[in-house]
Amino acid sequence: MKLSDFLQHEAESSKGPQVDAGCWVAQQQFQELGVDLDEAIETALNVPVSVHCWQADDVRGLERREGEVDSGGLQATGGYPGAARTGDEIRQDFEMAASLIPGTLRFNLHAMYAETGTKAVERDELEPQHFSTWIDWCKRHGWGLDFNPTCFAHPMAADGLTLSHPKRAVRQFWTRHCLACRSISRHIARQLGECVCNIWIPDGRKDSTVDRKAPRQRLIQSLDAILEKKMPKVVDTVESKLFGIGLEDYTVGSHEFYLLYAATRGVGVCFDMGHFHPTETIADKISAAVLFVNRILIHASRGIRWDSDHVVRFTDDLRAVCDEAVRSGALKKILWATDFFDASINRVAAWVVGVRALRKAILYALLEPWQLAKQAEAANDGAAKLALEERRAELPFGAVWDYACMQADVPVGLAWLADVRSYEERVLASRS
Ligand code: RNT
Ligand code: ZN
Repeated sequence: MKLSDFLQHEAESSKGPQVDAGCWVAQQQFQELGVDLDEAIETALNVPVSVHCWQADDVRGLERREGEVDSGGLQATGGYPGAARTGDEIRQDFEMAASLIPGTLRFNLHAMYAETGTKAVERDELEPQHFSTWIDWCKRHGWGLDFNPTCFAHPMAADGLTLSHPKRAVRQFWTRHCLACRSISRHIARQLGECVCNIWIPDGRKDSTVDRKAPRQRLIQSLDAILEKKMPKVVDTVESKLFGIGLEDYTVGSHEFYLLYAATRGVGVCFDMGHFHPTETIADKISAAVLFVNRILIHASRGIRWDSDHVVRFTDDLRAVCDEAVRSGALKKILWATDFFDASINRVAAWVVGVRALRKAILYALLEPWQLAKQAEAANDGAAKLALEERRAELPFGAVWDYACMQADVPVGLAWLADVRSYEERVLASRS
């Protein structure tokens, strides 16, 4: 069969009766293992997933600045045509993607996406009004909105240091920026309900760092000043990283630093799946952190050999993270967000693949015959536990996922690809 014929068929076939029948069979099998399928689907679709805006434009932002600035340890690679160039184009692209993704969505904005008209506004002078178009748009669509200070891609971050900079004036500039971002988050929270304000900074050094403590002390001071004032409905989180491009040797805001900071200051912690050693996964960190911190923000990402921010897929790694989130019984404490940027493929499709994969993995986790497996474990019956987990892998999950997509009124199977393709022809192709 030719790919084009197959995709055409996917786009045109009505899968309704087939999906219903498949799901009915699946339901019997899940029920035998004590899993309530309807409940799992409902819960999975209601879990909010905050979708990052920066996939649309390769983390460029909307600020007008003279000359190129260093990106600050991040790099989007690829030159696929059609990147969004304005706030309107990002919004248009996301509306398209959102129509193809099942379940509750939020939007996740960076400060560098301020819309300040013809006037350039410095980052430490940003105000809620510079985000009013975004806020109104989210309100119209029923999406929550999350926010991030942008402490990179700026002349004041040119040497790879921001909140931990040895120069007071630089630290103060970024402190003011983060404070402005918290005020904007408070404004968003008043308009749209709880707003996550996640701080990530690139700060680090390229090679053989000898003074690792002083920058960390300065970072504590800056963060304390930023987070001093409690803001109801603003969920503050801090995001660690292992290294950045050009900052390979040392990162001030390491995992241990932020985990301890969050636990002692009562703020949330962010685990980005790409921010650890290549063989280290975040799955096992969840049940530990959940006992000590208020909220855990998960940045779903996919590193290949390094923190490469590939589009999220339904991998073992992602499934393990979602399994642990569900098993921890703390879904309310866990906040889901995506964080990847691939400039080498259709960017709307990148969103759709990545966010659908995350939702799929959340649903898959909710369908685990966990009660039975837990009993087996408690009885020290390792064989039964293994057998149960193997059985889980044999169940017709695809049928349940199709049914969930149908329930959520989004395309089943690969039908969404045709929609993205026609959007590409109609809209993206004319962008240069
Ligand atoms: C960078 C962090 C951070 C950024 C965005 C742009 O390594 O993951 O989340 O990707 O804030
Ligand atoms: Zn991240």
